[in-house]
Amino acid sequence: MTSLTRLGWAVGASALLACAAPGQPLPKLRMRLVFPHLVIQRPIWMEDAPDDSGRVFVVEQAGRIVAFPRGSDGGAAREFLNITDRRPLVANTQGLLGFAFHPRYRANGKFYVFYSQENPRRNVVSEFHVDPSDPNRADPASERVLLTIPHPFDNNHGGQLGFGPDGYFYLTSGDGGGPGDPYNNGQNVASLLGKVLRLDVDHPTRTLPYGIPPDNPFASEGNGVRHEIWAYGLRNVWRMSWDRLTGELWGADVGADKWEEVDLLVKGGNYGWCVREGFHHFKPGPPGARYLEPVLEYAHNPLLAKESRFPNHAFGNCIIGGYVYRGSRFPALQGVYLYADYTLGTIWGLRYQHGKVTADAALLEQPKNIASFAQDAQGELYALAFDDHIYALEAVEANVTAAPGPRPPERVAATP
Ligand SMILES: [Ca+2]
Repeated sequence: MTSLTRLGWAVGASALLACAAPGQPLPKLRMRLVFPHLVIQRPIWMEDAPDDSGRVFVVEQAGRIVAFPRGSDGGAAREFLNITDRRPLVANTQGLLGFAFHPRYRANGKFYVFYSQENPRRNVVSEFHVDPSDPNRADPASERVLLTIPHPFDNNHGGQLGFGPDGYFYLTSGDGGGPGDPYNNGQNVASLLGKVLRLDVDHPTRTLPYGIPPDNPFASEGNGVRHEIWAYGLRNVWRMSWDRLTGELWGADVGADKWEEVDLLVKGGNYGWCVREGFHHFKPGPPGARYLEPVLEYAHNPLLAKESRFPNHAFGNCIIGGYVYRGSRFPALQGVYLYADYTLGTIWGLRYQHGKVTADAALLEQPKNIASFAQDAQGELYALAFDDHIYALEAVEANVTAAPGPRPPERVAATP
């Protein structure tokens, strides 16, 4: 790209930011390798340190976190935390699955992790501190366990951590696994499984290592109802993210045998699992119960796709939630929610306005398994792939949803 073109992007960005509209074509994407000398395995999270140190942190599923200077080739990565000796990764979907910096990390050095453990099988959510004498090392002795969630099977862990625009700490907890949520955890508000949970990590109580935000939807319920619950009826929200412009919370709920779905997550929302999967019945539930429908679904096979509200969407079998693009380099991506299918590798984008999907298309078809997306401090997006590389996502053209124009005249070869 010439410097002139680059200038063009920058100038165009502010104008298009204001007028990105439904119906605006969705651009094609490409993946460009970044940090070519970074040696990692199974990366599942990447984030810029919120402290102006210019470092980027990458989390490996087996239990390591490494840090290195953004803009470097990654070759100088140093280990920040290593909990591999606790063996969080035994089954394929277990591991060190989530990471979040405290919003005041610069002042308090706190960060949070979500990891799996066996014997007994459980997920642990903990707070750690950075080593006060070395900003490039976590203090492994600083662990403060916030939550231990017993987990019956070895799949559907959830594992997303993050602080919302309200400053509270959110996490996703899968339904506990097994075929079709056998214990009905998704609909059981006395269980922490199959939920989005919200905690106040800054205000422990006399009985809990965290506080319950007073406006959590079940905060004043008795009878064993869990006050931590913020949203429920979810199978396995492996990834969710806040739109940094609107504050909306986008989740992708990994489906069972038929449907993958994108959800807009709201406080108190019941997303249906395991009475509903996508827009469809799954198994009987209580009469009169109301469930929030997904934004979008896609099927596991082409035959099922005919029954879908989105019959033209390609099929797949494991949705990976991404981010709404709010960067400045690619105006054509502005406001587009990106998501992928782990197995297929395809990356899709959608626009959503006034309760409707106004555009949705495959932006890139490629074969690498995408385990997670990442967003940098500037809002640019990345794919973390299980070929053990990290790729910047870049828009390359804008012609996917444009109405077909008049055909150009056929070029006829001149006869000699
Ligand atoms: Ca649902």
